[in-house]
Amino acid sequence: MNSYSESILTLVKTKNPAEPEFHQAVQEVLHSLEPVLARHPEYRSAKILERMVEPERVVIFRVPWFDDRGEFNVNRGFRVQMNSAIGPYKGGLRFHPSVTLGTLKFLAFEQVFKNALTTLPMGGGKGGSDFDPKGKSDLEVMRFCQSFMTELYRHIGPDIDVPAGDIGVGAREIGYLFGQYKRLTREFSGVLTGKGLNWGGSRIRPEATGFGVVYFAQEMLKTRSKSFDGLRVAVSGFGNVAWGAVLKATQLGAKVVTLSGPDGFVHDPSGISGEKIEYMLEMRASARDSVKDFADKFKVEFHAGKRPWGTKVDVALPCATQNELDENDAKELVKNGCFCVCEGANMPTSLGGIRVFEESKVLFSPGKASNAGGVATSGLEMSQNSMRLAWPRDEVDQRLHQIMTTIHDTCLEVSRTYGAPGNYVTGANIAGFLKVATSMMDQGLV
Ligand code: NDP
Ligand code: 2IT
Repeated sequence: MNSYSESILTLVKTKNPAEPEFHQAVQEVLHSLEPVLARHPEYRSAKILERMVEPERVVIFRVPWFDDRGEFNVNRGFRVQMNSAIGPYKGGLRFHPSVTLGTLKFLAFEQVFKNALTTLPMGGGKGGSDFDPKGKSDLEVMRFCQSFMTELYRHIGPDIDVPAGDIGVGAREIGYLFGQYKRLTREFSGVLTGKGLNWGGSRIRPEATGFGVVYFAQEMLKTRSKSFDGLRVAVSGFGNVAWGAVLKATQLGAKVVTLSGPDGFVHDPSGISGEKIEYMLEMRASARDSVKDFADKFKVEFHAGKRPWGTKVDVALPCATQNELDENDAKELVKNGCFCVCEGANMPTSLGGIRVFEESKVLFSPGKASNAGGVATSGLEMSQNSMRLAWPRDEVDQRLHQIMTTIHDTCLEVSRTYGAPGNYVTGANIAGFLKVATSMMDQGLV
């Protein structure tokens, strides 16, 4: 890194100690931006980077709730409103015991670039809580969501900030959050996305992130004159994103041979299709967080405490969580002949892992480009809500497909323009940055 990038990273580390994931996300972007900053000194003199690493606003609040035994519980709630240069803040809510301010700042930072890539007018934000949904009853989740929204509602709105789901937040949670927002404001609006189909949700939103990942990977494969047909694919996670990715990859003729969870991974050499894909939804809804259930039900191999990256595959789709694929995992994948890695989760690959893929000439796409289909379809849900219309499934799917192809082509074109042809990380970071940075310049003191 050059001395200017180093100075920004030092600033971020000094001002935000104990937030290693945020440092990592910033470091990856800074590395990519060096050619653009060299060519455009105006961004440096306007201190655009110093501004972009500072959230516009962060709200932190207490979330008290009663469990089923009548005991008091307290969690911490957050909303990071990172950047509104190109539209209202937009981004998911994560409920997971590992959630900290640093986690949500990294996710909000990534979201700014991702949303800019979608071509839709959305700024970036992220929120959530250290609430652990594991083992909680429906009523406990409802009481938690109601208490969470009792504070959050003052900070969001259909033209201000539009949250959605992420890890631990799916259709059920969005329903409880929306119900409480409506009671507090007496307003039925598109304030959240991922809503139920009967009350303003968009078709394809549940599938969108995973479908988008596979549409993006399809374009990557085309650059090497390949298609998914007959390829072996490793997927990690078994949640919303993993489910959509397995469904679409299988439809396109691939054989998905792994899934993973916090307890280990399953290896199913015959391929995960049909009722096995349906069962992923049951596993997630059970809130047991055990992928071993899959191995027990379908009598396939289970590898306790291991990640799926040692399996011999052509394509890897990491869809669970951040830093789930490190340098050694990357070497293992390359050694076994994997030639395409397309991120479904946010920042699943460590910086060392990315370096291995770049050096090995593996096709590698960062989550902020390849998982943008989820938030893009959220953007389409916002459009439908504003128009008070509901588009049919095919229309949403076609738009999603078009958006993913456009993001892919933009990444490649920008990577060429800035001297790193075929590097999707460089292309995504520079393309997202240019859109947001020029908008900030246009708007003056923001
Ligand atoms: P889900 O809650 O549906 O699934 C997440 C899955 O990953 C759960 O099974 C979870 O289990 C597991 N998981 C979490 N941490 C780990 C870990 N350390 N090791 C192994 N498995 C783990 O979430 P999503 O599918 O929605 O999200 C998955 C990823 O995709 C996240 O990075 C998210 O930010 C990203 N994403 C999601 C989008 C969406 O629209 N939902 C859009 C774009 C990106 P457990 O809870 O027990 O840890
Ligand atoms: O990381 C993400 O892009 C999401 N969790 C989806 C955000 C959204 O607003 O749909």
